[in-house]
Amino acid sequence: MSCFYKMDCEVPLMPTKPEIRIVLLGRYGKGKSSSAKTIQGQPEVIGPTETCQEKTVVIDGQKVVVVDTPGLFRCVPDPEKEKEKERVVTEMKKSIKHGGLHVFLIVISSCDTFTKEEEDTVEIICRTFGKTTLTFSMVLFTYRNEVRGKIEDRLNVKVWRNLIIQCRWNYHSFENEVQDPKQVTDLLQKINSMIEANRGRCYTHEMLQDAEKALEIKDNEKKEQEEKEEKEEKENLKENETDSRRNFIRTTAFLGAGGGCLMGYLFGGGTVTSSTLAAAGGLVGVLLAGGSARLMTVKNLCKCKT
Ligand SMILES: Nc1nc2c(ncn2[C@@H]2O[C@H](COP(=O)(O)OP(=O)(O)O)[C@@H](O)[C@H]2O)c(=O)[nH]1
Ligand SMILES: [Mg+2]
Repeated sequence: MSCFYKMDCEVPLMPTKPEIRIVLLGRYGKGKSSSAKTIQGQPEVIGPTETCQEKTVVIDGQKVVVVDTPGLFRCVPDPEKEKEKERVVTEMKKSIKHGGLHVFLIVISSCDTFTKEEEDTVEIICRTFGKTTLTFSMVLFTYRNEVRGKIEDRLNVKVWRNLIIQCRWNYHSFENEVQDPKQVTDLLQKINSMIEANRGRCYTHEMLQDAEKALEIKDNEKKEQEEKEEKEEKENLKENETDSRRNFIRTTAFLGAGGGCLMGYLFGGGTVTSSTLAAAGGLVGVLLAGGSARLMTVKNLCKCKT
């Protein structure tokens, strides 16, 4: 039933549309905050977004909760990027706990060519929030007036089209530099159709927990694989070391014995004594080889202890 009636009169009350909860995601500087302000009908953005900002507005009689987020993937060094991502996710969890999210607006600048960065953005969103995220996602192109031709022309590019297809052709474009209330009402209309197609379902806290569990399993598997590879590498290294040690002993024995024989022969002046001395020299050579092998073993033992 779409209308409600007061018990004592015939005048219908305003039909109450269900509340919509929107979150804006994307790279730093692509127009998330500007788009949030456009939806909220507010003027310019002041400074960068450091925390998630949630604001409720009523548009055409419908309550709309808009959550603006800091750039998930700000250009910072990798460990910092991880910290930043964790911070945004923590903030988002709070907002999801309040009542789930109907739409992830993936904000992309129309001026950008679809690069690895955009691909990564979508990949990270799916990895963080789970594959189901795309069921609840809509691509929002900003800087509409900056591109020549229609936004649809861009969809001829395979990578763009693939993304839109993954988002079930849910996309919209904004020009945040002009006051155009129609772009907001059009967006809401598309979002309402999308919610209807999703039968009113929204992205819940449980889905986030599932995604986190899946991510944890994947991370553990990755860690196990890395440990296995490291172990195999160490074993190979050890085997190579043993082989080279054997070769070293063999060479030392050969050289020692050969050298000893030569020395014995030379010092003995080519007499019978020389043969005896040569044999003794050979023996010394073999002993030398044995000694160096033992020395190497002791060295390795010391290495293991330190
Ligand atoms: N021309 C134009 N500039 C925009 C548009 N959207 C955002 N900007 C500008 O892009 C810059 C970054 O926008 P901001 O909303 O702070 O990006 P965020 O980091 O994704 O929140 C600001 O200087 C905005 O004025 C747009 O649709 N058109
Ligand atoms: Mg911002």
